[in-house]
Amino acid sequence: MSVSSIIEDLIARKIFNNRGEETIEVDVITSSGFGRAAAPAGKSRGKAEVVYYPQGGVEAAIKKVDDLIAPELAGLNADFQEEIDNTLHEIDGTTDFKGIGGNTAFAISLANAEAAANSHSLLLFQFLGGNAATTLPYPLGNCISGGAHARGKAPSIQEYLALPHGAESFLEAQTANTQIHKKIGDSLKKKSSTFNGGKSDEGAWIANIGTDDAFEVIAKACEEVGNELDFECGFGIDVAASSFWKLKEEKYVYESEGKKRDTAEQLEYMLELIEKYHLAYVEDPFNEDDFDSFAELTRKAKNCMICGDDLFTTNTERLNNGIKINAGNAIIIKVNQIGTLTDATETIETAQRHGYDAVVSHRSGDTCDWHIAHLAVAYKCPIIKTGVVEGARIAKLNELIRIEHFLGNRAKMADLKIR
Ligand code: 2PG
Ligand code: MG
Repeated sequence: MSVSSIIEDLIARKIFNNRGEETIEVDVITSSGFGRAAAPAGKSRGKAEVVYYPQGGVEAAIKKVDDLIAPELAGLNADFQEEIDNTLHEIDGTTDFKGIGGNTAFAISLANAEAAANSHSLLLFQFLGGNAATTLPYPLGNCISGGAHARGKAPSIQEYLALPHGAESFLEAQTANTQIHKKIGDSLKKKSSTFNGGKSDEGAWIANIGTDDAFEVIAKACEEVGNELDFECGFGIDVAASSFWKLKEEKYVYESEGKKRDTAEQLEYMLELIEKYHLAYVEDPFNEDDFDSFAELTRKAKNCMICGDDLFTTNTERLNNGIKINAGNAIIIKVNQIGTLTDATETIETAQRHGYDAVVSHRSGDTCDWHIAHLAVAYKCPIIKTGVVEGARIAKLNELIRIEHFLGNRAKMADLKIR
C-alpha cells in the first residue's frame, strides 16, 4: 500500500457554473498529491437522479464537508476509491444522497481520484485505465438548442448533435464539429430574420425555426463539412422527450410546431426521422418511464444508436431494467446523476458487459472541470457528449486534444459501432 496517497485534508468552497449558479468545488490533499473537482448541474433532469444538495444548498454542503466528511476521510488512502465512495454513502445515510448532496459526493469522489493519480505522478486517465487506455472518444457536439435549453420559440427537440464518426483522430473530429457549428450559424442567419447569434448554455445556436428546418440545416452542414474534410460526418438528436410529455393527455406536445403525438405516433415519427436523415444517434426519444417504447424503437431502428439519459440516470438498477428487454443500445453517463465514481463505474461496466455503448456527458450547467475527458479515455467510451464551443465544453475538448497529443502514436479512435 502506497503511503503517498494518504488523505490529509479536504477543502470545499462555493464557485459558479456557466449559468452563474452556485456550485461546490472540493480539493483533496494527500501526503504527496492534490486533486480538485467541481460539480455540474442539469436543467432537464431525470426524475431518478440523486438530490444535488442537502437542505440549505451549497453552503450547507460545504459545512457537511468541513464538519462531517473531512474528519472521516482524513487518514484514509485515496488509492482505494471504493472505500472512499462507500464512506460517503455511509455518512450520507440515504438512498438518494439527500443527506450530504449528490453534487458534494461527486466533487469529493472525482477530486479523490485525481488526488490519487497525482500522488502517483500519473494523469487521471492513466491511473484509472492503465496502459490499455489509449482510445479517444468521438465528440458528440450540440449545434442547435431547443426544448428546455432554449428560451422562447425554438424546436421542441432539445439538441441537434454533430457526430463526425469518420474522423481518424480526435483533433480531426473536433475540427469537423467546429466547422459544422460555424456553418450552421451562417445558415441560420440566412434562414431566420430574427436570428441574432444567440447561444444556449451549451454554446449551441438558438433560433426561431421549426423542428424540420433545424434538421435541414444540420444535415446540410454535416454533408458539406464531410465533403470538405473527406470523412463522414453524421448527426443525431437528444429529444429529451420527458420535458414535453404531458401525462394527463398522454401525448408529446411539440409546442412550437403546434403538433401533438401519442406514443405510437412518436414511435413512427422517430423511425421516420432516423430513416430520412440517416440519424446516427437518438437520445431519450420517449418519456423516462417508457422502457417498452425504447425497446420497440431499438428493435425497429437501423444503424442508429438509441441512447437512454433520463431513462437510466446512470443508475445500474434502471439500466438492468432496460437490459432485460433491450431498451436502447447506449447509455448516457453523467456521474452527478448517481453521485460517485464507483457507482458510475459500475454502471459503465454493466453497460459494456451487455453491449451498450457508454456516452460520457457534460451537463448543461457546467464548469471548466475537465475530468470527464479522462473518464472517456480511461473507460474506453466511444463518445463524449460535451458541446462544440463555450468555455466549459472547450475545457473538456481541449483536454482530450492534450491526451491525444500525449499518447502520440499509441492513440487511436474508439470503436464506434453505429448499428
Ligand atoms: C442532456 C443534458 C446535457 P441537462 O439532457 O443530455 O446536454 O442536459 O444537463 O440539462 O440535463
Ligand atoms: Mg439528455
